[in-house]
Amino acid sequence: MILTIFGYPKTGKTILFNLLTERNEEISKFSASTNEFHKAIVNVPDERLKKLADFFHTPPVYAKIEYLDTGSISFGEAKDTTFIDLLRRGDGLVHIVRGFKDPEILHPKGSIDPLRDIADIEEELRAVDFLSIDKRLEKLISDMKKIKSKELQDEYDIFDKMKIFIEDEKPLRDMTFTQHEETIIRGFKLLSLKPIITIINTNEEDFQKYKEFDQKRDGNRLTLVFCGQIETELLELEEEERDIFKDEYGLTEYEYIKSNFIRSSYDLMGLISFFTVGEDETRAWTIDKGSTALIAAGKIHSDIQQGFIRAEIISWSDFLDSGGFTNAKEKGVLGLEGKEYIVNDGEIAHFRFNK
Ligand SMILES: Nc1nc2c(ncn2[C@@H]2O[C@H](COP(=O)(O)OP(=O)(O)OP(=O)(O)O)[C@@H](O)[C@H]2O)c(=O)[nH]1
Ligand SMILES: [Mg+2]
Repeated sequence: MILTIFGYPKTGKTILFNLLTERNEEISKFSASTNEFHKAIVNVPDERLKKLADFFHTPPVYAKIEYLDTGSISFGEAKDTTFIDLLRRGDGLVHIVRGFKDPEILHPKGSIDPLRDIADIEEELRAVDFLSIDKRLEKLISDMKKIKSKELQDEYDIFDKMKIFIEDEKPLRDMTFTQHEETIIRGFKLLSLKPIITIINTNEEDFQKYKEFDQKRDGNRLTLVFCGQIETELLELEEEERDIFKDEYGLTEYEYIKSNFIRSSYDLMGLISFFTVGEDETRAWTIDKGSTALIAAGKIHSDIQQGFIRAEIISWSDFLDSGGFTNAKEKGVLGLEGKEYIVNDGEIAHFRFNK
C-alpha cells in the first residue's frame, strides 16, 4: 500500500513522515521549495504476528506501507508535475493541515484555520479531477461520433455522472459505484476518489480545541489530531520520563501518531491482514476486507490459487490458546474452508493445493 503525505508548505509533512517511518529527514522553518520528495517503505507493526513468530521461532515478515512525503509545492504551481504524480501514486492520501501557531512560520493564507484549509484542499483535488474528467469526456464524444459501442456509452455515462457530482462540490470518494463502473474508472487515478486521512497538526495549548476531531470518520475520510513537534520531543526522552511530560503538557489522552495512524488507516483503506505460519517464516499478508480464501491464496502465489483445494483457517488467538494445530483440531477450532470462504482479520490460513 502506498500513502502520499501532502499539504500546504510548512504544515509538518516531514515531521509526520519521520515519525511514521523512523527516518531523520531535515525539518526546517525556511522554505526550500523543490520537487524533492522523500520515500520510505516500513513494516506495519503487528503484535499478533510477533506472538506467532515467537511461537514458531521463525522471523516475522511484516506487511509493508510505502510513504511518500511531497515537497513544499502547491497545486497552483504544479498542475501535472511530480507533485500531482505523487498524489496519483497513492492508494490513499494523507493531508496534513496546520493547526499550530508560530509567528515565525508564515501561513500562505495569513491565518490559522484548519477547517478552511481542509475545504480548500478538497476543492483543489476536485479541480484536478474535473480537468481529467472533462478531457476524457471530450475524447469519448469524439470517439462516439466514429463508432457506436456499449463500452464507450458506459464509460461516457459514468464520467458524465462523476462530472455532475464534482460540479455539486462533492468528492468522488462519496459517490457509490457498481463493480463494473469501478473497473472502468480504476485506471484514471482520480484524486478525490482516494480515501483520505486528514491530520490536524497542533500544539499542546490547542490540543483540547481539536480533540473532538480525532478519529472522526466520515465515509472514506478520517480525521486525526497530531502534535508533531511535541511528539518528536517526547520520543527523544527516556521512556519513563515520557509519560510524565505528556501529562504535564495536558496530553494524557493523546495517542502517538504511529499507532493511531496505522490502526485506523487499515480500516479506512478497507484492508485486513491474514497470516501464514511455517518453518521458514511467519508472515502477514494484506488483502481487501471481504476477500475470499481463493483471493487470499492468490496473494501468496498464483500456483496456490490455481491448485486450490481447501484452506485450514484459525484465528491467531485460538491458535495460540490451543498451543498448535494438533490441539486446535482436537478442540474443533480449526476450520476447513472452501474457495468462497470470506477471510477475517487476524486469521491464520494454511492452503492445501494441487501442485
Ligand atoms: N510549533 C509547532 N511547530 C511545528 C509543528 N509541526 C511542525 N512545526 C514546525 O514547522 C516547520 C516545518 O516542519 P516540516 O515538518 O518540515 O514541514 P513540511 O510541511 O514538511 O515543510 P515543507 O516540506 O517545507 O513544506 C518546522 O520548523 C517545524 O518545527 C507543531 O506541531 N508545532
Ligand atoms: Mg517537508
